[in-house]
Amino acid sequence: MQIEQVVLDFIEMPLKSPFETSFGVDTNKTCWVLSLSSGGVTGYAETVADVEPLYSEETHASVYYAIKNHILPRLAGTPLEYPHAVHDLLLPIRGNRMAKAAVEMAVWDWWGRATHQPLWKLLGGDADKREIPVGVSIGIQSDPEALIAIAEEYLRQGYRRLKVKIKPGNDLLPLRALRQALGPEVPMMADANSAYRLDRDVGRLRQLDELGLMMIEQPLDEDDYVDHAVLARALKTPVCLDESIRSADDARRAIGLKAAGVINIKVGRVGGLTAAKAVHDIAREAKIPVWCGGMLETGIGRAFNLHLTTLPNFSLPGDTSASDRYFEQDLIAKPFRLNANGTLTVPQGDGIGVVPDPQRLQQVTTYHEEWNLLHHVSKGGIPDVAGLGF
Ligand code: OSB
Ligand code: MG
Repeated sequence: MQIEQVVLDFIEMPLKSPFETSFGVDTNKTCWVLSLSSGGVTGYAETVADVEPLYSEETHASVYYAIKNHILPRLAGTPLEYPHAVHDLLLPIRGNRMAKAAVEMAVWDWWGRATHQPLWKLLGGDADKREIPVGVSIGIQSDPEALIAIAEEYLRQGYRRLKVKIKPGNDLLPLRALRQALGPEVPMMADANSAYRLDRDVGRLRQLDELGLMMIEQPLDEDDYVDHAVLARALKTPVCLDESIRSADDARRAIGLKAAGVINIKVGRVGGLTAAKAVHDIAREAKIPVWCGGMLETGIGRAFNLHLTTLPNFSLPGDTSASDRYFEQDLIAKPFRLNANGTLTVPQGDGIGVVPDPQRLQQVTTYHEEWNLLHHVSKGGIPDVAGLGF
């Protein structure tokens, strides 16, 4: 295949309610939707960077710049023999994993559609995993009562586990109250998004250890396996790494140092599906369970997550909740609904099995740009375009 056209649509969709983490509050979902065409077939993907470099270094602007100036020039005029070829072609580009992931994911989706295979099959997933047990991520709340009410509502809907965002000062009190309200059996975990320091907070984290959490996610700095390994030894609760794992090599190192007892895999964070599968395989070999993280994706990103989760070592419920967790109206025509047994169904059909609803896409798009790779792109970059508004 040779990519003929690439379209980037910048979209803005309101969230049903603000989502607060230890690094900030989101009220809108914003991302690039990428449509990549060849031979009359189009593949889709979305980016997971944000307005500001808080979760990772990447931003909407950096993703745009990397795709336009570094990724597309390498793809223009280059025939691809297999979706893995994109991964190999983009290897020399350092960092910019979210940008690379979006392009690589759209190629995988294109491949599935062009060869009439679902993505899970292309990835080597398990045919029996048609319904994926899922959990839900709950943002930081103003008080424990609000947290309990939201958690009870999600359990009523059927979610299989609760993840609660924490930060120093908003952790012990709400989690204790939640455990007390829900009882000892409800699968619960906490995500700190790097808000703690080993020297300052080990006492506080030891107190969290008494709450029977499934795991604590990314308590310490993203680039620190050493302190995570020390902390993991000090706690009964398994330490799960998110931000720290950016590649299969990262996974190997973190596991080797015993810094991670569980790994959260996000396709965007590790640079694509090829890398996500490699992280999965390394963890599987080391008997470290993995689960699929989320980035408040639209239905497009959710579909990728569900296909990926059919791989065998995704043995814990992830963060891929139903569309109505975040959106009144999704980008796809038929939103993901939670089955009564707390699962989401892997979409059938070619590729990821869903497409953006054309009308909805137009409605939420605030900027549009397209490139014809057969004519306009040459190595060395595409001329800059002003007026992006970043
Ligand atoms: O750390 O997992 C995280 C959202 C944005 C950035 C980072 C994270 C998250 C979530 C939400 O926890 C997961 C989701 O519901 O998509
Ligand atoms: Mg996380």
